[in-house]
Amino acid sequence: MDRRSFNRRVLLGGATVATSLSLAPEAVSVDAPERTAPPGGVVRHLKLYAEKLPDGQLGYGFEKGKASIPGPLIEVTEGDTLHIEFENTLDVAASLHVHGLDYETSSDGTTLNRSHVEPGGTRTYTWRTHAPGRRADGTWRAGSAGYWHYHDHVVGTEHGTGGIRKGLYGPVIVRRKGDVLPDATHTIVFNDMTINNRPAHTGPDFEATVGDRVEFVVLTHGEYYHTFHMHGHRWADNRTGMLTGPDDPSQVIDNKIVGPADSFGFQVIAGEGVGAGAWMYHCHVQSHSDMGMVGLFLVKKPDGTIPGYEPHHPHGSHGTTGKSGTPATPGAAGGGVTHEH
Ligand SMILES: [Cu+2]
Repeated sequence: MDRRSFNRRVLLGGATVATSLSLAPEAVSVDAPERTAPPGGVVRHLKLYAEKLPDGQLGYGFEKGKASIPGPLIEVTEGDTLHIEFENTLDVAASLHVHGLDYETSSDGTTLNRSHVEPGGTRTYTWRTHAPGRRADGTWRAGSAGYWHYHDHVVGTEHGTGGIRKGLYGPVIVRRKGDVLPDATHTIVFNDMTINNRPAHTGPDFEATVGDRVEFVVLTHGEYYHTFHMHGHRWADNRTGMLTGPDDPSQVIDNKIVGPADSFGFQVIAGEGVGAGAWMYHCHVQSHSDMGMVGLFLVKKPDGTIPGYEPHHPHGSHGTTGKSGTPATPGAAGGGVTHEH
């Protein structure tokens, strides 16, 4: 039932893990059937808080006292509708503004449209999504599916510059019915010269076991351009980050240039073809990586070890996190909002 344990069994079934990995295409072909996104059309209600964190930064959270940077993953399927009751516990006005989804100006999250929330106030934002389809005039309309994000648009300036700088942002994934679901989802946000607003050289690090299907959502905020690079793993530069078949013309990359408010995502099979290890991901603008825009994708062998890796971060307390933020639904695939049909 659990794909991860199945994957491990497949890999352990070979003479060695390395041997199995060298036969990656065959190993993949005998893999368990993928779990896929359910049909859309579900209406969900969420509660979201904006809070001040103990260190003075700001975060979104699904529960009071549980805010995180980045905010929790919000995950839906095309056709779903979300009603998000947003409570602003800050002492300044704040909001919730989303990219990529359908919303009316009353859910824009801007002072321009009077859709912000005063301190201590509450407002329900409605986000809708739609599947692709043909318009009446025959042209094709894109669906909502993609890697998107939400952020404040009010704190500091009418563009939310202060809120974003302090951590009021988070990931949104809109899946298409049938999309392959990952074993875990992690969010990486290049925000000015930080990753996820953390101190330089402190990750975040993400753990997986060889064979896990791991999804990364990569967002950018702030003033600079960056180039996201991951060692040992590649992805397709398209909507899902995965090739749809042998004829998919998408470019396969391991480095992508991003600028403020960009978002993309992809899935990798941890250690596929390369094995377990401590794999760096970092901004590849050289001065940025030198200044600490780097973290680790820690891919463990099935026995839990990581060849050649000794934790050496000077800030030992940052540890390794399994999730980018506070999981929306503990144990749920993707650590986010899941469907309950
Ligand atoms: Cu950079």
